[in-house]
Amino acid sequence: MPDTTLTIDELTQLVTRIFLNAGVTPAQAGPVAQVIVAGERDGCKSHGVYRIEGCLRTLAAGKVQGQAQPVLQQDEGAIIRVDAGGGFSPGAFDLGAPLLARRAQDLGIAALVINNCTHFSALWPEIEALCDHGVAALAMCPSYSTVAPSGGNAPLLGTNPFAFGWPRPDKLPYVFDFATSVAARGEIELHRRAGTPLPEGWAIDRDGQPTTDPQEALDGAMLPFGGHKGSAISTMIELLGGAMIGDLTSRETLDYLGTTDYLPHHGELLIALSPERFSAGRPGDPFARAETLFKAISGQGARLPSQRRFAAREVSQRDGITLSGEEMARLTRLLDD
Ligand code: NDP
Ligand code: PYC
Repeated sequence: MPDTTLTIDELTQLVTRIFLNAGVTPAQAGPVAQVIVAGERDGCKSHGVYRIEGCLRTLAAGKVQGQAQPVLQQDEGAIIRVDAGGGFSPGAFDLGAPLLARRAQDLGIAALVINNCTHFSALWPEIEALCDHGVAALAMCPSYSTVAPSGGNAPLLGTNPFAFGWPRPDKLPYVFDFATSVAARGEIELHRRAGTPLPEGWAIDRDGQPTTDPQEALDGAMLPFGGHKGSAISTMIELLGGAMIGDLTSRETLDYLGTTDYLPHHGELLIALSPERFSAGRPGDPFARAETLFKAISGQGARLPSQRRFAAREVSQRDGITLSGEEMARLTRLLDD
């Protein structure tokens, strides 16, 4: 099949149809397709269309519930909870996010706990959605044991993503979003598929020896970013986004699934903060001060995180999204299955 260029809408419809054909409810299929297409649109291949097969495998194994209806549990407090009912996380996030932002504006700070979900996507779509409401936000979730703690030699922690966003009036927000492993597991899988070696320092093999072979890395363990520092942040995510919210840690997720062939089932923690409320009564406008800082960073020739992504988005919005012949053939096969 030749390379094919689709508009963002065309690709979203195609991916949505794949999920509807697989028996997923429209309420879940739409938000799931949106985060997958957002990954392709923004040049984040590790969480783009390649993820669809993993979603379908997980559905077929009964490890994610395509018919689940997320339920919002709320009182007047700062903690909002959505039980995803074993379904995918994007629909559950969409249900809780507006209330999270409102509560943060009212109270200064609020948290959204999503329990009992399959979370397979990048975190930045959620962070951007919260920044659109004018709040700063943090998001984190465990994954499954694929990363050795710093100084250790076997998988225990997850690739545990961590993201932050700061709203910028009349501009796209400041957002960073990264795996707490040196690279996301999706990157290792893409290297395996392409037959290319990994950069050094990403992984160790089953015997705890450094490896650049993607298959040995998948069979062995990935490494945390920044040595003991990344290891500690990843451990914090196990505690806050697992144990504290009454959901699975990465080790418990792997025990539940028995394999990394399926997408991870666990919970997620999001925290939203109102810059206006935190700075009330103090000198200076927090948004203006943030702009001064961003300008100073750029002024040194450094780039802001998400700048590459936003540039890729602009190209996709203008020219469409080009998928390789192999990717299109896979999508067509998945649609017909
Ligand atoms: P990257 O290392 O590619 O990027 C991490 C962040 O750093 C991005 O915000 C990126 O912005 C920014 N960045 C990269 N290079 C620079 C630079 N030179 N200067 C300034 N900023 C820079 O991400 P990862 O591979 O660690 O993670 C990829 C994705 O995987 C994340 O979106 C994460 O949420 C997702 N993930 C999801 C998991 C899950 O369980 N759901 C598990 C693990 C990962 P930019 O994009 O513009 O380059
Ligand atoms: O890329 O590490 C990863 C990942 C795990 C779950 C979703 N993405």
